[in-house]
Amino acid sequence: MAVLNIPNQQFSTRNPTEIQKFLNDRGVIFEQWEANKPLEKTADQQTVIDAYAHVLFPYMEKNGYQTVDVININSETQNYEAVRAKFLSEHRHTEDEVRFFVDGQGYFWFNLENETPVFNVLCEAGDLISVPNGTAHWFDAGKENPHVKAIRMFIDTSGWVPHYTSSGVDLGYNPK
Ligand code: KMT
Ligand code: NI
Repeated sequence: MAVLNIPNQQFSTRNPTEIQKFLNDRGVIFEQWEANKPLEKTADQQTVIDAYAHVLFPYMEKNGYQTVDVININSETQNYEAVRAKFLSEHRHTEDEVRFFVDGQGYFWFNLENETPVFNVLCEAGDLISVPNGTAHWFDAGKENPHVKAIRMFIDTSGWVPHYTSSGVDLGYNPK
């Protein structure tokens, strides 16, 4: 179950209805799916996809998603600093960024570049979130002891393509 944090307002809530409304009002899809399949720490991509195929494939079909992969970060992850760095820098994509969290947790940060202050959503197992196309955002599984499994769905078959903003906004929020 997610947590919404707005650091500049010292605001935080775990109320799912409130979080969903806040995000949906700002064009961010946020849903709660069942995520109770037992998975090994180092489960490979196919095992994770197979475990959730029954919910993934109908959603992909309905919404035009073509490919799927899995981010699995844990204590066995090689070069975690480099992995963290590529998500931690503010970026945009030219398609919606859809992620279904099935294990562990990580912070999705949003800079909507409007009157909404920078906020983050701590995503946990069962959270499905979609960052709208073109929205400035970044992601952090944490400096220490990262643990997250998230399924990614793409429309563009070239997969994950970040366009870094170099705005520096992320630097004001990230514990380095
Ligand atoms: C992104 O673009 O920020 C990601 O793909 C985040 C990693 S998946 C939880
Ligand atoms: Ni992204």
